[in-house]
Amino acid sequence: MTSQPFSALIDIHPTVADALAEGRPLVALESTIITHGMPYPQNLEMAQAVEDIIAEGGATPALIAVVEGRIKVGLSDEERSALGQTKDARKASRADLAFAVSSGENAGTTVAATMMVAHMEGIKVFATGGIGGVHQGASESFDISADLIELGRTGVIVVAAGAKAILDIPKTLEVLETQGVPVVGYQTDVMPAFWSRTSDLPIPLRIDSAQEIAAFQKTRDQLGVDGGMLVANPIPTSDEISQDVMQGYIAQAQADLESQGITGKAVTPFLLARLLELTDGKSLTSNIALVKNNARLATEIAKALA
Ligand code: PSU
Ligand code: MN
Repeated sequence: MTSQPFSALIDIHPTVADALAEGRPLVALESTIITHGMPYPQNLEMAQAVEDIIAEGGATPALIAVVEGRIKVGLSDEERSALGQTKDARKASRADLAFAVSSGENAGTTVAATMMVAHMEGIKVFATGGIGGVHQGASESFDISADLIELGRTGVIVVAAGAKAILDIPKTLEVLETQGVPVVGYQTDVMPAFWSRTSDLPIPLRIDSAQEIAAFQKTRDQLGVDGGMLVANPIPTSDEISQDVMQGYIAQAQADLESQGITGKAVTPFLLARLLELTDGKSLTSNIALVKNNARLATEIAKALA
């Protein structure tokens, strides 16, 4: 492969490089979930467990982050551990990925930034917990995650547990449709809501197997339909927190957000941390379970595509 201009800025871990060279299946992983989405040390336990699940399933995990200004595709154990403990990592999305690089910073990459890097390296499947979306009150705040726009333009399949109920799920689905993003429910007729298996919204498309998801993607490729795909995978029943239970906590977290005047990038991390307190840790246990579940499905999709 001829060297791309971005190659000089990216370090590819040897296990990832081997898998890429041999055309073996890979699953990309984001790092904002580590730097901003979960507390230490559960963030690192989750990261390790997810990489193990992917490797045991027969694919190669590729955790993406920025370490001292270098974009990493695959981190060493030392790098991952340090990233999970830094207090001042940037949350880098499309707007500021290059800034983190040019400033020599450490950064967790959001779904949007991770998709960009995965795409540069030809990694087609990506597992995470939840995507960013349209926030409640967006008609006033205009807070719409860059993840949705990235899904519209960058050809990576993102496996997530739907959109969190802290978001405005109907508006999130509307923006995804506008951006031309297929939203595929895995074995479900309704849009999953992260901690809950269900929401009140019908899923736009339903597919019941990883093989059929891969076949759908191959058809998109054949037709030259670019852009990403969102696969919405409901949390396992045993780890679910019902919509009714979650709704009260979310309302409380949302009220605290407003009273503290928190806006912009800090919104999602604040709400996740507040819900962790309000649910006495249960939201985090569920969050870890659904990421693992998404890693399993992403591994199967990556194998079916390879
Ligand atoms: N949802 C979670 N945990 C997270 C995130 C979302 O349950 O850590 C992170 C992801 O990295 C996602 C980002 O890409 O938050 C979205 O942030 P924003 O809404 O500021 O674009
Ligand atoms: Mn936002």
